[in-house]
Amino acid sequence: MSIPVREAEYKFPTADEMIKWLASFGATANGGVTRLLYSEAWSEAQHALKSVMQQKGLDARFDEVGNLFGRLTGTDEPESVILTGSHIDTVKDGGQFDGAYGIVASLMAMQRLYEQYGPPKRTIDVVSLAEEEGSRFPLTFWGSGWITGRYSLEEAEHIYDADGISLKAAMEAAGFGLKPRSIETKKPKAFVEVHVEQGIVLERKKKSIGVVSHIVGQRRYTVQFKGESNHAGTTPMLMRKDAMRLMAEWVIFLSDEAEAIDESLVATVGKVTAKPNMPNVVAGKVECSLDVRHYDMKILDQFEEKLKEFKKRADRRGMTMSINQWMNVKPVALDQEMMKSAARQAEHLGFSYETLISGAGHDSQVFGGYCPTMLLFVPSRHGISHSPDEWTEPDDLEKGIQMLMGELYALAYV
Ligand code: HGY
Ligand code: MN
Ligand code: MN
Repeated sequence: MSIPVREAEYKFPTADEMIKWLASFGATANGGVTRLLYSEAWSEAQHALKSVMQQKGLDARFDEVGNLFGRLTGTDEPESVILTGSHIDTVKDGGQFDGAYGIVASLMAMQRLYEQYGPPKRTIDVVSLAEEEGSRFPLTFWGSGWITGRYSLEEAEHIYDADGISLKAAMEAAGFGLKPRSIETKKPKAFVEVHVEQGIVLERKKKSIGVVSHIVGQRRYTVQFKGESNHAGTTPMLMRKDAMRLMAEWVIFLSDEAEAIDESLVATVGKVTAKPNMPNVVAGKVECSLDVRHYDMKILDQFEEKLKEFKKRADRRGMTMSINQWMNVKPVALDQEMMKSAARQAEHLGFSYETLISGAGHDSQVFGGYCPTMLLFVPSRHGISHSPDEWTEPDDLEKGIQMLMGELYALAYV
């Protein structure tokens, strides 16, 4: 598939203009962005970013699965790599900043450092990670998981999107996944990510910068309820095996349990499909998603046990319920020394900051178990994210870039 790279004004004076440009790839009618892994919008964005990297004089290259790297080679220790960036994919009808800001901030921080101090001693790689969200395929962190060795190409054969297209087929159609992992990928010295908070803590506390200490563990499931399709008009309520009703009872049950177990436990049913999905037919089958998060594995385990208890209610009604867990990412504590460095940096720059736990998942939680990792937040207006209404003030975007410059300078120039 040849990608028509759009000519665009690449000399972006401000982050918000570059973010607006990037949001044009996959723009939706209501001001959101949909850029699913290996879709046309995803390919256009990655290839356009590659052109921007080349325009800025970086050595730009894709890896085997479509992670895009822009390299500024170090003069003294070229083998020592500081990796910085975020993910290019989005949720459906998501915001302009989630992921994209981290890529833009890394490019701008690197460019400014080069203009002010010349080439670094150690190599800086800006990375536009292929996929983090799990929006198209039942798999998350495909980009960072590839870099850290969590995934292999073989796994891509058995993972399908809603249209029955395999991750492997989609990857190859986009021109990737055609050769095995190159052995030369060396572990980076550190990974630094800047991201919009996607929560309301910084806004509430009137702080400019978030220094993340932990990222919550995250489990995702596909749950199926099977009953019996039947006529909506002639089937008495007591004779039904209504999968929709059973799912609805389960959502109330799990929400009440989550609230009872711990105030930081979150459980979300965001996606539902019913069969035959007709207004005058009792649903015989319902499939839904479940996303569960907490910073303590024991709480996640406790909640999972509760979920299984509900199955007895299905059995009593002669119905079946199956719970398939397809994602299980552990909570991760980020590098303490790097957190201290970020706090010093914020104080040096005169930025107010808050240390906090991230309720959103990030590539940093994959890198966090692989190399020293730092995750910095800038405020999200009203805490809104995964929505076209996602917004961060240009001043706050700028502060995040200045923080990143300071951290990259300390890691690559000193
Ligand atoms: O779902 C999340 O927490 C992240 O935005 N992928
Ligand atoms: Mn994100
Ligand atoms: Mn997201």
